[in-house]
Amino acid sequence: MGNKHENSTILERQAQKLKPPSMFLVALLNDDYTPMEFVVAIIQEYFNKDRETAMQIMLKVHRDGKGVCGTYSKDIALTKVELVLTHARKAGHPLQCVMEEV
Ligand code: NFA
Repeated sequence: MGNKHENSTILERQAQKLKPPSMFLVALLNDDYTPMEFVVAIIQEYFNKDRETAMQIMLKVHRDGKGVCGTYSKDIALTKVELVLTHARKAGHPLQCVMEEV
């Protein structure tokens, strides 16, 4: 009684087995060379933050060595990392961008 197998349809049992997709944070790492203004622009452009929020995240990275810019599904997080690294390298900056499962 009240048992999943007895009280649910096949489709409902399949839904019960589905795990929510894993999520990944995307963070920037500090370095001594990338200009602060470039980091602020990156956070605004790729992580959809307003200038004030982007400045706060940049300063956290600068002070603490690392700062989270957002949390996304795996494919979106991977794309953000690739786009940020490509933009930074083209501009000649060593900025690092990483993702971690949360
Ligand atoms: N530390 C860099 C500087 O002083 C600024 C920076 C912030 C770099 C955040 C990377 C990430 N120019």
